[in-house]
Amino acid sequence: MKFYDIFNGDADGICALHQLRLTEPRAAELVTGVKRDIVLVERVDVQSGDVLTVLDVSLRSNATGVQRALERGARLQYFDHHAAGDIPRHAQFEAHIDTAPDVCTSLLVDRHLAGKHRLWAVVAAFGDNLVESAMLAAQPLQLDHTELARLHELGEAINYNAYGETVDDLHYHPADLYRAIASYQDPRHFIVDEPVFEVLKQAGKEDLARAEDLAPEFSNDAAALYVLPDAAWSRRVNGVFGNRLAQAAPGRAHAVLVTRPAGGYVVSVRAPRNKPQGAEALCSAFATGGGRQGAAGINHLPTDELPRFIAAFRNAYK
Ligand SMILES: [Mn+2]
Repeated sequence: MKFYDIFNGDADGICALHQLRLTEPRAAELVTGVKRDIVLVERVDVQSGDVLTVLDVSLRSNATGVQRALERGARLQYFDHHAAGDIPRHAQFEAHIDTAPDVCTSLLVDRHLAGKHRLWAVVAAFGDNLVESAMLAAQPLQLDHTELARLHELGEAINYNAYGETVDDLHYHPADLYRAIASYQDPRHFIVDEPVFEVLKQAGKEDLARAEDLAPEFSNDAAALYVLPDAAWSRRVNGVFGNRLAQAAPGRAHAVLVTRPAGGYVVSVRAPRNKPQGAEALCSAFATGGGRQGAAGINHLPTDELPRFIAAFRNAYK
């Protein structure tokens, strides 16, 4: 019989596991990856009697792995806040799934543990950009303004660490980052006693400065488009950079393209924050595109389709 702790490599996944293991320590094999690695349960060669804890990856994406694990006689505990599809009804399957927009997985674990390690849930909620939920969860802790700001920064730093095409792009493998955190009851001590927070904060700043040095492909009042080079820092900073652009110019739509190693681009589109519409329709017109009205993307835009994308983007936001 083996234990497996399976978790998304972002702040929410790491802090969810941390809260559970502070409460119930367990030597488990860690299964994780970059933020976009969301099909994780299938990676485990499950045997009868194994115990799997799964955190912050959607049940829909892991349905095959979960089904197989149950068939083989494993027991699963599952916490997540993403759209789930059908939830298995099985004596060996314990689900804590809530897709409300104001919760994250770490807040679901916090609920399960009756707030026992609330500080880490606050860090995670900040990391998932659920600022209001984080503040609300923090209320009974009576933190001062500076402490809250530090927890906010820590959540963002851990979250930033998870962005990349593969773990090679990251500053810390998420399993190592979890291990660094694992001995800390209190994130305020982790911030001071470990170099991790400063390393990530500094690295994030440097990545962002590189992106901000780039001239846009084009930019006007309605829309701007940036192409980042094929580099690890581009893949790490992509999300943060897009957020910055949107905050700085809320009336403008933004497209950020990251050049892929084998050619073509990964595309992220953010509609104007003032009028969050049209991103999904724009991206869905391309083979690997999809998303929400306010924010959407294309997984792979072939190089020869770049002119068509630029024309469609300009036309959607003018
Ligand atoms: Mn999450």
